Amino acid sequence: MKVVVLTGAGISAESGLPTFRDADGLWEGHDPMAVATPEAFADDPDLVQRFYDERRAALARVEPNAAHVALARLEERLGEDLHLVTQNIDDLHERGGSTRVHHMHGRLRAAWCTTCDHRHEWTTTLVDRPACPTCGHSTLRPDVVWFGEVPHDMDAVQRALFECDLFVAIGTSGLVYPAAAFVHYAIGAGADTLELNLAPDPVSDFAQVRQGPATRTVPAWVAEMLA
Ligand code: BV8
Repeated sequence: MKVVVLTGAGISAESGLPTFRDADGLWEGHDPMAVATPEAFADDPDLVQRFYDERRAALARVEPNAAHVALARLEERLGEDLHLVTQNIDDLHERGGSTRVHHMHGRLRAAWCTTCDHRHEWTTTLVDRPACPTCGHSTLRPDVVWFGEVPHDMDAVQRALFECDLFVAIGTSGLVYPAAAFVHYAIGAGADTLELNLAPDPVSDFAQVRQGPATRTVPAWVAEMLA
């Protein structure tokens, strides 16, 4: 069985990372639409760099939860028949044991040099304008996809959606595109669809919806898949 799983901030909520909606639409006190954009970075680079430095530092204080670990077990069984696509820029899927993750919106623990285009693993700060390890210029930005920028791995994800038998969305409000459209591609491909969410939206496009915290609903669903 070919499965595509899409995760959002809700899968990391019980690890202690605030979701975008729960923080009353504020990330670290900022309106995401006003911060996670190239315009905001051009306008006030220090504010944007500090915003991501704070979130990168927070990663060191949290741990993956049972939902992340369950998806890693599913990958062990399904291998290449599982495509795990995350909108999250945290590293909790990897720390939970997943080895094949499509970070369609990039990664907090990576820096991208706008001079030489190289990407580097990064766990410290960027607001102090460190030199790019490759070219030496102080032109590193967070390796994340801002609003108006093109998400990563879209061709591979599109192919996986058109070939999948089951599409599962976990902990996402389905408000940001193109991720929000994935369920429609899956339905178009004839796949079954399942949403695991704390508070699923009432008018859901999903064939099946299971309500509850991800640390309960994801391990239960994976146990069914592994039975
Ligand atoms: C693109 C990285 C073209 C940065 C993020 C009109 C005007 C302007 C733009 C647009 C427009 N219409 C569409 C667009 C495009 C725009 C967009 O969608 N805007 C929205 C606001 C309308 N999209 C883009 O610009 C994208 N690029 O379209 O390029 C293109 C398209 C295709 C192919 C080629 C080119 C790029 C968008 C990426 C933005 N970057 N993140 C960073 O993190 O700082 S978005 C960011 O917000 C996240 O990555 C995520 O995508 C989104 C947050 O959503 P969720 O993860 O769902 O989190 P949320 O808090 O909303 O929901 C949490 C859910 O969990 C809830 O449902 C809750 O019930 C549940 N939950 C909570 N606790 C639990 C739980 N569930 C289970 N258990 C729990 N314990």
